[in-house]
Amino acid sequence: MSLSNREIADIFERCADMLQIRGANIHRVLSYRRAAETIRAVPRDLRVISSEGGLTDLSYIGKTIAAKIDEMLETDQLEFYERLKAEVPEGLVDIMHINGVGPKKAKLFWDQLDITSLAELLSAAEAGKLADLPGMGAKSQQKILDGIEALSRQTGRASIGDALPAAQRILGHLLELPEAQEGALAGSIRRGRETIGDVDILIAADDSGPIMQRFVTMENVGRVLGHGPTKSSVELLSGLQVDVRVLEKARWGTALNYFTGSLAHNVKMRQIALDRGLSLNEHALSPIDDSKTILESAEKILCDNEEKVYTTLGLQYVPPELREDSGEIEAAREGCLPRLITGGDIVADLHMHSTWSDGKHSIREMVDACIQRGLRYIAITDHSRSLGIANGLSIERLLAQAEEVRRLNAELGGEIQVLAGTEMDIKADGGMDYPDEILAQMDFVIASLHSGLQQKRPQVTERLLNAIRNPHVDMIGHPSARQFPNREAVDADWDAVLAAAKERDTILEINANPLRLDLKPELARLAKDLGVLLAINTDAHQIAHLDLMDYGVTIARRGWVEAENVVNSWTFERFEQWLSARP
Ligand code: DGT
Ligand code: CA
Ligand code: CA
Ligand code: ZN
Repeated sequence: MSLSNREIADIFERCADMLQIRGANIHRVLSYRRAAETIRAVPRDLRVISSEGGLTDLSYIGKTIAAKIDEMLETDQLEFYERLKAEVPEGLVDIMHINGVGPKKAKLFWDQLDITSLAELLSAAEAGKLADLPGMGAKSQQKILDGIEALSRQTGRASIGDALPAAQRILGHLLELPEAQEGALAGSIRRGRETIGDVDILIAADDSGPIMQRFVTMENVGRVLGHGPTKSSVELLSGLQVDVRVLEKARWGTALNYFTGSLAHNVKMRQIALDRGLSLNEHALSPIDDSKTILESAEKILCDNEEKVYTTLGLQYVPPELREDSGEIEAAREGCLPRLITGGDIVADLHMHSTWSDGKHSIREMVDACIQRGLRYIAITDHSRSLGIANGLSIERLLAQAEEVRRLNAELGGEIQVLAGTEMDIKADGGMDYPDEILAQMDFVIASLHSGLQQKRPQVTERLLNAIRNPHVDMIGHPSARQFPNREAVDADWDAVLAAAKERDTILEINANPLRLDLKPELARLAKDLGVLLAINTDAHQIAHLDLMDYGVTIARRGWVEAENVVNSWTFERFEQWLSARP
């Protein structure tokens, strides 16, 4: 057994953690952390790169780190790491990963209470022993208990933003083979879930040999978990697990339906089939007798497409994003499924940044990129003054920027409409970051939470309501402020927030960045049901982010959202009218 890229990255990451607990120079700590990040992103086996002498061409990998990689490739271990482990108990690294606990606290628990593992920390906290430590208290002790629980809930699922590009590349790679007649992603990634346990890929082919062969020998495979004629599984160097199944084209519809799931949706489908005297599985719909035994003499119904599975059962076709057994089967039976929004419906993007705050590209560059992507109107919405780390705009700079946007807009002569906007901070005390008379001069005002995210429910709710009730605020950006993988959503009274947004006709954003996906689907659905307006925006900080819109569309679809509910699917004339009718 030799070390994979992922294992090598993990070792560097742990070295960084242990160095930090030991109080090492931060640059030294960072050099290991960055090396780990680089290695996680490398799509090729380090062994191959090393044999070509290319390790030091990778970013953040100098001679020292490269030598350590070679050592691990040759000996399966790292002397430096073994020495660190002798000095710093490994369990402290787990403790450091609790939300709100850093290297200093980990060291404090170790020094004062001799705690060297999560289990020991948990029992100390439960016994109330942490509260008396210097700088701690009952509150921080409770936070640690919450943090340990949150950590144990982390499941090792990949975010869709990481999994989808990788999955699509593999699918494309397999579809290049002449044997592949058809292919698709299935499972949770096809349903558009925000996190993915493993990637499921289906290929229709008569001869599966060459397909499986290519799959298990791809360059980015870390480990082969299984290699058979109908199913193979691998773990990629990134740690992501991928299953490929090969089946006959004649059974494509039942197989795709079965392996797309969800399990709960499948269970209901099978029940409906039974009610109609049919047994449904991945191979076919088979007639059964009264004792539910398959009639071998009767002809099976093969489905080479998914629509046929649904129509045979008397159902409307259910889009994959809805297949969670949350009312879609009942709606399909009544023929009243929503007409879900599609990427093609989106004609605008109302949240993006430029070099004026923390974006990478100038306003002009962003505008040109939006024109290229066929957008009809956009808003430039840089950060506001209290967000110092994001180079937020002072009032003077905000007004200067608005002037520049309007000049540019006039120059463009209607090729695209560019609105002068802002993404204004909702301050920790609930105040708005710009005074009303300034906001009144802007075309489009977003208000967002960026700080005070740990506050209690009444405070957070009040801040959101303050923003919604401000007559100049048009939209709440990324309302729950969650970020994958570990920043949880704020705690707010969402019923109250949605009701206020409805009353004030304030837009709630579905932020399309795969790190955010916020509103989440469940809240988007509640918003839609209440008639709250939505907008799906990229929050682009550089041109490439403009291409992330579809992640947001998928979230909207999982929330049963239709184009009508989403303002940036409206024509500019309609949107402008809506804006001008606001106070
Ligand atoms: P994941 O991977 O945890 O994000 O979620 P899924 O939904 O992709 O689950 P996975 O990969 O275990 O299985 C893919 C699909 O295959 C699942 O959505 C439904 C179907 N499936 C898996 N196991 C069973 C089973 O035992 N019975 C039925 N009816 N379907 C199954
Ligand atoms: Ca899966
Ligand atoms: Ca699977
Ligand atoms: Zn923001």
